[in-house]
Amino acid sequence: MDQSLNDIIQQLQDIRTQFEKEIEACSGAEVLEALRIKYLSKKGIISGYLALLGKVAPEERPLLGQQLNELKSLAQNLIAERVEGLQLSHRTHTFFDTSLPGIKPLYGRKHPLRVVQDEIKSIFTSMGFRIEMGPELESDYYNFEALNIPVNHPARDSHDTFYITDNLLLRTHTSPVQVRTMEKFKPPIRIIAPGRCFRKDAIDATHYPTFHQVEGLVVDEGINFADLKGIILAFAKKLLGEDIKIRFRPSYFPFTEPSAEYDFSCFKCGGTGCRICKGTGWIEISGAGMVHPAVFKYVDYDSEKYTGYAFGMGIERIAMLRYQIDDIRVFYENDLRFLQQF
Ligand code: 2U9
Repeated sequence: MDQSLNDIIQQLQDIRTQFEKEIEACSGAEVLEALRIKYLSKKGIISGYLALLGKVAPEERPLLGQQLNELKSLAQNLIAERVEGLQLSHRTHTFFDTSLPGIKPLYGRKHPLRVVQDEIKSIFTSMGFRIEMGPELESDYYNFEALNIPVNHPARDSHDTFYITDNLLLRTHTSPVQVRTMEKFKPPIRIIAPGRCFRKDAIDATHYPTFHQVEGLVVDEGINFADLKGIILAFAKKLLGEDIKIRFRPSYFPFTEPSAEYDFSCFKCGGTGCRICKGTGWIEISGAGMVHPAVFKYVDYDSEKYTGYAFGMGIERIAMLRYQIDDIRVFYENDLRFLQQF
């Protein structure tokens, strides 16, 4: 071996200096490839020195090997970096200002009808009501007959009801859930039945073929109309505030006797009269009444021993009042500009 180890290491230093100059001056992919061949190919400069490893004294090989490996890694890394740099530079030059604020991801949120339904459920469960659910696809028995709605009643008309077959339909209210509950349990009963209902209504600002209701039913010994008024008032106060007032007006439903419609005092003007309450100071909410004895008969309840009250409410109606929305269709059009406000 006619070169000392020191000579070889000095030569490697010179090669490193020369390589760094050449890579710095490198201008394109072709020149870069020529550099790779010159220094790193099997016949390249660095490979030539690796062949020297077998010719130096054994005690000198570790130092020489370390120097050669460092030079080889440096050449590989600098060439790889320049290759990546060239690839990136072929991309369109778009300046990316990293100081800009990030793009806020859109998060999902509760639909306004879900917000109102959950609040109504929370109010009634806080007053000891249990929540019962039932099928949306119902029989005419549970949707009409067991609710004392006679065969020729207009509510059964196929113009208003989505019939699947002569006896199968999409429920027009959640009242069937109360019938099913009374078939399963003996009094005392204290439930609410929230859910989706369907009516063959022409779509307009206040009608939609599908809508949501929460109906309530309480059955026990000694239940009277004052209990009904008390629960509706308690509900109204929890929903709209302590100053709210309620009033009942006589009405008729086949499944309740006596029947009533109930109003809340206008939460917007406090009852003095405004656009929301059409100047009356009152807002019609829904219907209620004492459960008709004929309904108890269908579920084998003794109407001499038990009495009960029931009430309904439309969730869209309450949501439209609360959020001052005058067109029911916005709940179902999935327009993010509407939904993102809640
Ligand atoms: C049983 C017995 C009685 C439920 C009641 C109403 C009055 C009522 C609707 C009108 C349109 C609710 O606002 S709406 O969507 N319903 O007004 N519902 S009494 O009476 C029942 C229910 C079940 C076994």
